[in-house]
Amino acid sequence: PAPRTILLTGAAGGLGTLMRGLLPAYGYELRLFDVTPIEGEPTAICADLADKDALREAVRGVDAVIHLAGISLESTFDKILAANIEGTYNLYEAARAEGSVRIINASSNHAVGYTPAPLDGGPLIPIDTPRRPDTFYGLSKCFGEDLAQLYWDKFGQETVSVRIGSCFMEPSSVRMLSVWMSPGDGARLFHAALTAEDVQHSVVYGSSANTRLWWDLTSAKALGYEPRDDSEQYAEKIIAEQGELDRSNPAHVHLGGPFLTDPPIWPY
Ligand code: NAI
Ligand code: 15L
Repeated sequence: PAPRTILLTGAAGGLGTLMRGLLPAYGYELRLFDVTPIEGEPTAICADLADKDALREAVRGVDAVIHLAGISLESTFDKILAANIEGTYNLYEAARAEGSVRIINASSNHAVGYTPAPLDGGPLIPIDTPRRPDTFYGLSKCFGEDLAQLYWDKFGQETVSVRIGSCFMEPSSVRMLSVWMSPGDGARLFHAALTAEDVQHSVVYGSSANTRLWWDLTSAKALGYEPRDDSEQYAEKIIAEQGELDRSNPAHVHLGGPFLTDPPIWPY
């Protein structure tokens, strides 16, 4: 049967807030979880991923999990370790104990951030390109993907790991013209990941059908994802303001962009 009740971790965050707005239209009922309280949502579970009992209770009875909670930028190794590595492990253990529901896991382009961008018409970056994390943050996303593979191989627990590009209302840099995922396409991709059959552990890039796309969306489309948006409508304005990509700047010519040289630090 199609999944209906979904646990949304990280529901207070930027992407969580966008998905709270968009996913109910697909018929999902969302159970919200975040360490940050959410105004106007008295039933949201306000707990840390370190709280194993709260996670067990949160997962109990849902049909699937969309796991967005965690540190979403670079930070100290200790903080990344607690929130993203131990926190994701705690979620997987809770899900395994509660019937192994499918997890849609927010991975990131920063798991492969040091990969050179195909700027001059080179082939799109395949999904099985070697991992090249650009930060401790990206390294934690590599861990999440490997954890998902282990839980599939060992326990038959399904995951779709989505290497999200930049999911915001609009792209705000020349790099984002290549890696942007519109919120609408984000919801379409999560819906496809929730409803596709037999996903085992699938790894997919998450972005819109951008004219300047850097990576291969084949594995995402195999789930039934049909992106509708393209960042190109923003290109002229952004390039007029910021100029073309500078080939001598490492932050312009690798997938991970500014995370290579000047990573945004959490909390900020
Ligand atoms: P965000 O920083 O706005 O939201 C993350 C949420 O997780 C926050 O509400 C925070 O309170 C919560 N959180 C952090 N540590 C927690 C803990 N220990 N226990 C419980 N809750 C905790 O980040 P955003 O942009 O919404 O991203 C969501 C997820 O998607 C993150 O995992 C991020 O790494 C991933 N992602 C997002 C991208 C984007 O473009 N927005 C791109 C690539 C990956
Ligand atoms: C990410 O992984 C971050 O969570 C998000 O805030 C953006 O910085 C995004 O990558 C990006 O690469 O633009």
